[in-house]
Amino acid sequence: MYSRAVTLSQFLQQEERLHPEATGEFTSVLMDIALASKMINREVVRAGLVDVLGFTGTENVHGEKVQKLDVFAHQTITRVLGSTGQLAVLASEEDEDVIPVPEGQPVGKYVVNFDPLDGSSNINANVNIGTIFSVLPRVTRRGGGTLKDCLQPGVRQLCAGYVMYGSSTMLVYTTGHGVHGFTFEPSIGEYLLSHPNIHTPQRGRTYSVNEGNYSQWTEGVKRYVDYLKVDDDATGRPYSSRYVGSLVADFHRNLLYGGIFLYPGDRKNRRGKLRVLYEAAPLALIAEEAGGAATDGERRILEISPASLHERTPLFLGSPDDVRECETFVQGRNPAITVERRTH
Ligand code: AHM
Ligand code: MG
Repeated sequence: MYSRAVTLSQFLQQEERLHPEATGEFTSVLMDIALASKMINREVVRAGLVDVLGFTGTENVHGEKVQKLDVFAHQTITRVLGSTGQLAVLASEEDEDVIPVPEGQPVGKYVVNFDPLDGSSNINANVNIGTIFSVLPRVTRRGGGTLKDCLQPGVRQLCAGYVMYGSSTMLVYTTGHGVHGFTFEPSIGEYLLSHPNIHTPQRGRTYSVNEGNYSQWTEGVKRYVDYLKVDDDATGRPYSSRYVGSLVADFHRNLLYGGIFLYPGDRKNRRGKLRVLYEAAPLALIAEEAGGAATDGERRILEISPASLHERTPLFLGSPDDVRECETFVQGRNPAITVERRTH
């Protein structure tokens, strides 16, 4: 027997009724993000056909410049969200500065920080990519929003989520009342509830990291990854290694199946690669809401107050027991655990 199909908008209305303290005002922000993601999805699924369909040079059949998909995604989200009257300011991984609401448009009380197309180096290989978003309340009082509105710690987020474009496209979000996943049904153009109330396993059997950087890592991170490869039935080691190289895809898999994602700082980039505002903070909120954890090795990701828009952070993210155990290695708190290092 089939259960009733619930669309994203029906679900959001239902949630508003269940949580009377929720004002529902940013429901429309979320619906606008969903709309932008459908427009991005339409382009992503045709990415491999650009040549086949006869788009020549730098112009398409409409005489418009063919944009790189990450630029297209950035502009689509900015256009869709910028003129709804709900937002005070936006910030994108693709833009150096904050993005004001266009001149003449009403200014609202929310702020959206977003990574329009994360993992975009994977596009041409038809591998999953994603959009990550974070919704905050503005802190300035009048006029257009400013940098100060964007630079808030993750604990202040009202909503965080991602869209994963892949074999099927999914939108996963939290507003602090559970983590819910919706799968896009292209024939009706709707996101349908497919993964209500996601809980991540307490411990996983998988680690996700770019191990090509091993020689650059700190001793603690090296020891942790070495440790995951040692046989131990009690903790299910050795762990499996799974790394797509698209954060949304690696995070999504580990959220459902359990495991840990690592992008540590290293000798060259002490603060790693991933950004606090567009990647780490929104995924940290989702992880915590699903029962997981997220740390930079010392601090909870959600408590980091970034000093600049594109500030980076080391990131250890996933099942709570794995993240806590990883922290003990990163902080050098378990010298008793010796790990034999493979030399070949
Ligand atoms: P991007 O925002 O430029 O796409 O970079 C972020 C991506 C993440 O999706 C992924 O986790 C990471 O970069 C992979 O980096 P690396 O190729 O160094 O492993
Ligand atoms: Mg990114």
